[in-house]
Amino acid sequence: MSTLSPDIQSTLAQQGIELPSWAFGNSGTRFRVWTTEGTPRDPREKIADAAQVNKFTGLAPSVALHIPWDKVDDYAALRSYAEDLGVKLGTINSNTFQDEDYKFGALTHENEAIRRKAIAHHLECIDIMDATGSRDLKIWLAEGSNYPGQTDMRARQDRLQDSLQQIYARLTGEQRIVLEYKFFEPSFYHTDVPDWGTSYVQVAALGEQAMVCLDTGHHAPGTNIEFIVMQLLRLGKLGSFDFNSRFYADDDLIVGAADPFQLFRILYEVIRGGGLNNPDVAFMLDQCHNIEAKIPGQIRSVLNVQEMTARALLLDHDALAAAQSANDVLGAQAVFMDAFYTDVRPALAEWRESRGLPADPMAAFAASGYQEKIESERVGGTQAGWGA
Ligand code: LRH
Ligand code: MN
Ligand code: MN
Repeated sequence: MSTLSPDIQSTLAQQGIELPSWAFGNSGTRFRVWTTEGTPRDPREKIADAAQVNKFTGLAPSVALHIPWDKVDDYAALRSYAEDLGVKLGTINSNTFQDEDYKFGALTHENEAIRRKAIAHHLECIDIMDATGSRDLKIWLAEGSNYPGQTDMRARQDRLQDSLQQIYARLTGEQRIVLEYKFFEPSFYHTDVPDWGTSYVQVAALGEQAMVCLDTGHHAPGTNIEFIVMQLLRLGKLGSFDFNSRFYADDDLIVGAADPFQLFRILYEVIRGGGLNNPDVAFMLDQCHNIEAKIPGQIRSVLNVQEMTARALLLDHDALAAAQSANDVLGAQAVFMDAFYTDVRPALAEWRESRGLPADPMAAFAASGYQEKIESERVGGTQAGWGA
């Protein structure tokens, strides 16, 4: 059994992973949205479920909201409700992908009235951030085109910059914009923010309070994501992660499920670049649990991140550096793989218990009766879900 040094333990104790409110609602694919018993009917119930993840893992101190999915009349009241349950309200996600007006664009739209409406939505999100105490406004844009020649890609970049500048000007204090990229979907020929380079160019032109958001599911298959992590940290522009895993496209599966080794490689570069427990780099999940139970799905996810973080922390940096500078290819690879193959689960279970947390959070949640309770209580009303 590997042991976790006191240094590693204190690093792990500081780790916090933000949960997405939408992971607790119903979700599915474009073919069907599945319903699940006990699904939250409003933002408060989503926050209550998220608080359970934190209660059993000590790893999830905040919840991200999506506007308008989580629209309420009184955000200050929502904030105190969350804080009473031991969690904070985190990133506010804007949403310009479900409004008829935005069929041909939002922040890039040619029509000034529509572009102004999209900018106003983001300003409203910042008003919400003022009330919730949130630092980050996360912008993901479902904009682009389906056919070559359909639109003037260059003019759209200029309009995007102008729109972002207007939004950026409204930020106060510590608030930030994080701009998320994605190379496809819902547009299939071109996307206005397809890659980290475009996101970087757009945010660098805004200023220090604008950063890049890296969603692990938003790259072409085979992309070396850890290289991008390294580069953005090097440039001081990695603002946040949306963690999930994927086999084919933007699958939004449990982080570390499809490719645990990739998660290890990413976390190694995060540590190498000073991004772990660095307030500039927010760790978030962006997942949907279409067929599995949602609260345990989120518990499994944060535990996966913790496990791979622990393995990456175990890597012998001196031995790796020595092998690297000697061009000892196989030696360097052996050091790297030794850390990856170390089973940290028994050590983490022991350490959790020593901190008053359950050794096995999945089993402890299952035994708690919470799931049965919400299934019997949450009847009637509209179940909240992706797009609801
Ligand atoms: C887009 C995305 C973005 C949205 C979320 C629901 O694919 O990753 O972060 O806000 O999904
Ligand atoms: Mn995302
Ligand atoms: Mn996505």
